[in-house]
Amino acid sequence: MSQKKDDMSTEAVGLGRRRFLNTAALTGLTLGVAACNDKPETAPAASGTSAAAPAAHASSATHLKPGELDTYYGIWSGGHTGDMRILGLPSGREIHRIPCFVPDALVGWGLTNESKAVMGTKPDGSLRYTVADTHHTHASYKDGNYDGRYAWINDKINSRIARVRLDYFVCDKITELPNVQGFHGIFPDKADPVDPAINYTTRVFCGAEFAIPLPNNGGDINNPEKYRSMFTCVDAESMEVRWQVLIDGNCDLTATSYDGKLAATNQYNIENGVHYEDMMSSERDACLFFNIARIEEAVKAGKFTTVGTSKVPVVDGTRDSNKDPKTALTAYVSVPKNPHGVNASPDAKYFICAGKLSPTATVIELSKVLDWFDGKMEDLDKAIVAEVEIGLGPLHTAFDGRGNAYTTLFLDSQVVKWNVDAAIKFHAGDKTAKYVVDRLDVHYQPGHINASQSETRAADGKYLAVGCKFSKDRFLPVGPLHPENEQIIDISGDKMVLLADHPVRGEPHDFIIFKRDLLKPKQVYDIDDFPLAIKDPKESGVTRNGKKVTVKITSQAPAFSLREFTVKKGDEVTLILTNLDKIEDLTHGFAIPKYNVNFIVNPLETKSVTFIADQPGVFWCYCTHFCHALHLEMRTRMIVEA
Ligand code: RUQ
Ligand code: CUA
Ligand code: CA
Repeated sequence: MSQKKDDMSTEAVGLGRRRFLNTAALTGLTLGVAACNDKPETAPAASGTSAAAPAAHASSATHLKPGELDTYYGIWSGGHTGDMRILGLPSGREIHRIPCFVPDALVGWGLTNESKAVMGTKPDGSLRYTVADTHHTHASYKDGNYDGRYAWINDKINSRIARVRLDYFVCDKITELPNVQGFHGIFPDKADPVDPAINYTTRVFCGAEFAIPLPNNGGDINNPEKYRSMFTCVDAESMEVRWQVLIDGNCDLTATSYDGKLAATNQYNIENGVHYEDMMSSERDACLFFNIARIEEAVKAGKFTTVGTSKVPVVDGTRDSNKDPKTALTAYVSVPKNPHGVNASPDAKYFICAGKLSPTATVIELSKVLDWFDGKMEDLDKAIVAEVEIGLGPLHTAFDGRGNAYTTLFLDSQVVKWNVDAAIKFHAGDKTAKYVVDRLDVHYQPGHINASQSETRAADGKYLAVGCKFSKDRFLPVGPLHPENEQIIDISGDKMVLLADHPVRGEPHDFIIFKRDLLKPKQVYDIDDFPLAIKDPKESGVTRNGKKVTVKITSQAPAFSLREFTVKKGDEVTLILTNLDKIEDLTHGFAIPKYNVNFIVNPLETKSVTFIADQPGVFWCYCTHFCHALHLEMRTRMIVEA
């Protein structure tokens, strides 16, 4: 799909040949995907329109010398591996994976009692879910920048939101949203809409993509016109669901304003279609805005209903009920058909919706949306200050803090750099305004994009990462399953410069990149964080209460506090292990053969497992995590008497 494009100015105005996909949308998408099976494009990095050779400083930036540390953290969603990943940037090295929604063998996530309590269990104690699909991750704010407290991530399959503590890099809470399916877009607020003293995150907004019968308990199955989708607010601290908004159409991605007053979701299915051809029947869809202060007033005033067995207040955000701007809770700004992505510019002025099926980006001015709510502007669509052609299949947008936006073009396999002010001038009638600044080929079919600090007021325009959905020929072949290709681009100059390819295991979606000094990670736990902590090895031992047996053990390299312990066949054993080593990087493991037990304990961490001792015999419990020259000798004997 890539072709030589020399003249940017012609490009800016001359997309005529490939005008609106509109009716050809489906064909366009099909072509785009088919292109992934085309013969490999031959010239790799230099085939982009930014053909300039990487600047020396730039190309070396991704190759850190041994011992050198990265300058940025990246938080990546893992996709249907259900995890969150931590990368160092600009090197692109993966440093850590944080299990959230699905079990993880390394740390024993989903096996220990503590992780099961976070993940949620059925009455029989087994995990409620073992699959997940994480798409979007965003972190908590203060003063318009990250404050290093939390990150949140969604699970689209089971409509769950997980919170990760950014001091220990662990998932500490998971909440399942009621009344929705296909929870996709997620974004924390950046301030309170009313109280200026609360200039930090206290809410997280969650958009549901699929419409379902409400309540979804077997009724209205054959009445798709009754299916509805909701927008949900979760409390950032308690992780309880605060309220939901019943809407027309669906939610895709989510964005929030810096003043806390507005949240929005792009909608590709205002048609409420059940089949995809129905979802494309309308020429324009919407970017749906939520007036947070008014929604919370309505909840306070008792103007809500509830659905089924859920007690969560549901307010009415449908079109018909929100026609009067002065009382409206919601506002549906129209955007070209089937948009994707909605991103807040770091100057706090605009939300930008990418066109997906339309080759355009739509720039919506937030102060004008507020004017509409205040009754000062009659035509809501006047909030659209630009709608300009940028290329085929626009999906997501990042920013450099210098007025430029960077949008992924899925079908063109490109990133387009465009100037927001110039686009606004062009839209206002100045046809000499050259808003397209640069284009760069990426490899291949990019989805998400983000720049360093892009989602904050401190966007610094240094690095751009692009999540390419297809890697085709970019890595050594490893059978049918290809990795994805995360590409790093230098955006510090006028031209984008491709710096590096990184294979990633499927299937990262969204990510954020921010300066490393915004986080203050702790590398040793506080022993008091754990109610079951065994603070003195002398407390170790076996206590019995009928058939329930508690085994307390501590670890200090290279030994466990008990050389052996004895239980009886049929006992319900709860084994508690505290790692009393307080040295950084001194982690131990604890495995019990034939009992399907293995987990790790980090410095001063306590974990527990519960199992039935159903097989008599001798079982050598051993340390699985290399900790000491005598690591192999670090064992204890579990004796199960017949
Ligand atoms: S969506 S490729 Cu799940 Cu993030 Cu846009
Ligand atoms: Cu303890 Cu290896
Ligand atoms: Ca549509």
